[in-house]
Amino acid sequence: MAALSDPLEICVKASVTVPNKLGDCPFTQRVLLTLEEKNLPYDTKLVDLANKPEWFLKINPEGKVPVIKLDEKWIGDSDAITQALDEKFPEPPLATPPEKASAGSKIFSSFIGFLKSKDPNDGTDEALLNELVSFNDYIKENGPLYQWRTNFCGRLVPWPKTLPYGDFIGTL
Ligand SMILES: N[C@@H](CCC(=O)N[C@@H](CS)C(=O)NCC(=O)O)C(=O)O
Repeated sequence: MAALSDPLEICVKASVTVPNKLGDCPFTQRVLLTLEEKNLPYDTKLVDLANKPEWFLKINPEGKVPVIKLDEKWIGDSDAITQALDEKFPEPPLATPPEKASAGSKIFSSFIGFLKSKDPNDGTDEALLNELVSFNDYIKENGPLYQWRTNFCGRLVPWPKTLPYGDFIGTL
């Protein structure tokens, strides 16, 4: 796996309300979560999107964040960035392992089946219950996957167990 001596540089949205704080950009948060998950050091450069500085527009004429510097090149778009990070730093991989990909995947459809059902004996309630029980068993064996934290707005947010509860939780 590639190792890093210097922190990666990443341009992120600055808060519009709190000076020198991270803003509420989900694309940026996605990339920061990826960096945290892969335990990669990074330096954030806060960008005021209402008043974009010249240096930022030179890096990314499109004027969007996040943008990250990888191998001396600036890359934009959270899809492209997370993919590039996963290729360059494969551990831990971002993709869900195939044997775990189906966990809970039928809960929504069985819930809809249950909601739409007009026949109390058509088994849709049992199908939903089975899905919930098997997901519950999965979490018992593999979890806890998330802990609940209160952010600065007082909202409860799920937070991956493996990640540190850093400054940027306040922006979620
Ligand atoms: N498809 C891009 C979307 C990035 C995006 O739209 N970022 C917003 C901030 S959340 C932005 O930079 N908007 C430019 C602006 O507000 O001028 C990605 O996935 O990174």
